[in-house]
Amino acid sequence: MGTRSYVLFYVLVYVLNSVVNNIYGALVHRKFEYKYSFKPPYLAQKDGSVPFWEYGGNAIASAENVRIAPSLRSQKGAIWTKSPTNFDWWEVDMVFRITGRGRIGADGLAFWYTQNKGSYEGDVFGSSDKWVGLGIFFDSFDNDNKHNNPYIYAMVNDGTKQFDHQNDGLTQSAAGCLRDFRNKPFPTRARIEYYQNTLTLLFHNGMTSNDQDYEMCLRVDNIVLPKNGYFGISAATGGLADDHDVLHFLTNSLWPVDQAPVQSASEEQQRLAQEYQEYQNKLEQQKQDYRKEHPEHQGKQPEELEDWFESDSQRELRQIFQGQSQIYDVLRELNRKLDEMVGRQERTLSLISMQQQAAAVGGQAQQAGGQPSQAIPTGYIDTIRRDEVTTLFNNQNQLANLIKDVKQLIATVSSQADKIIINQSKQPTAQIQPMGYDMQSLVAEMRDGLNHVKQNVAQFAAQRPGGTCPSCVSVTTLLIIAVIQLAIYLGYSIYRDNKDSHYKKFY
Ligand SMILES: [Ca+2]
Ligand SMILES: [Ca+2]
Repeated sequence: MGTRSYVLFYVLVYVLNSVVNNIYGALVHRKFEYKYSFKPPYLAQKDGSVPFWEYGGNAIASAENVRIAPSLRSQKGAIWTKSPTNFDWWEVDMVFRITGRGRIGADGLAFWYTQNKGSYEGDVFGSSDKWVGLGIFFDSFDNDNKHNNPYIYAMVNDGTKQFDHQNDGLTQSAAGCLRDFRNKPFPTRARIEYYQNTLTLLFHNGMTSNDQDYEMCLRVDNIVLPKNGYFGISAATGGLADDHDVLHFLTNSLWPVDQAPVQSASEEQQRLAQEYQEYQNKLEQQKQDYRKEHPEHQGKQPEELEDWFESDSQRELRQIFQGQSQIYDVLRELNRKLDEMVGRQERTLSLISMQQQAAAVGGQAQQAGGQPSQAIPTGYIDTIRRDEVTTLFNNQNQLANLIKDVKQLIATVSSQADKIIINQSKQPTAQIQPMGYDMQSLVAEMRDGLNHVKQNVAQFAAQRPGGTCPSCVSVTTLLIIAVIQLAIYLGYSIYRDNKDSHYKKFY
């Protein structure tokens, strides 16, 4: 029992140990090789040189990138490291853009690791044929018309093989993958690793700005490349022409952990400091030269000249700002659209309520005509109800009648006014003596007269007690007498009035 446990324990320890050793053995030490790298900003110096690199042909280096071949017909260019490598295994991150206005472009870009530097105006994508070492080609143009370009492939040459352009190196390539690398929104990337005789190519298609979006393009074992080779990039255009720009070329040497170079820190530091000082001096010298050549910029301070460039953090800030501006614009546009939609909805709602009102009035009319009206569902919209409409309708009718009455009244008043005016115009003087006054007094006089007659009759009746009197005048007779008396009096008054007005004429 106890023995078995011990045996199991030792087996477990052994397995764990071997696993750890395997992992440890697979671990890779990486070291950045600045002499085999370039990157922006300050990729090229003011004089156009790229530190530790040499370029030629139609290649142009700027602060931001190296344009290996510009988008002009039949251009060739290349850039090569000045010194050969002093490490066996390496990994290169190449960030590049191949852009052109055409739907198809030409000819392509090549990555080289060769025993000797190639040509700057060679036949194979701008560099030398019959190379010794590795060429990886980003072949844009479909020479063999098999509709399989743009294509990425690797080819190892021992210096004897001539590149088969007509077949896009089909039979010669070790491996390849069909990937489009032209006109991408972000720079395309290739990660080329050569470690323990295995060549791996990972490709980033430039559809995102995520650094990690690599996918496997090719992996080939048993690749033997010359020691102490040179890195190079070349490109060429033909009848069709793309811009071939390389932005970053970053080389790391790879070492098994147990073989990692042990360089004394102080020695390395000293060397770096010396190189840094050399570059500072060179830059200062260039600034002075510039000021001598451009006296019109004498007034400007060197600091101002440096303001023309931006640091990494400045660029990042600017990009963040641009991104936020775009987000803001999109939001504003969305807001505007939302407002528009709300407006439309309100208009539609008001239209619906208007229609429902019309339907309600129509329904009422139908009801008045004895037809059963349909109930209109108004529960979900707060709109005018039928009884309210009835009230309104009645009120309106009443108002109309009232207005009619007022109109009649106004007509009467108007005609009366006309009459007055006519009467006034008939009056001989401007003096308005209302006739009514005289008539009133006249009537009063007549009433007094009548009362007087009445009193006399009453007195007469009182003097003759016994009721009836046979010789007395009857009431009718008395009334006739009174009327005659009144007529005479009236005639006299009119006569007097006429006489008065007749006299007034003469004053
Ligand atoms: Ca081709
Ligand atoms: Ca092809």
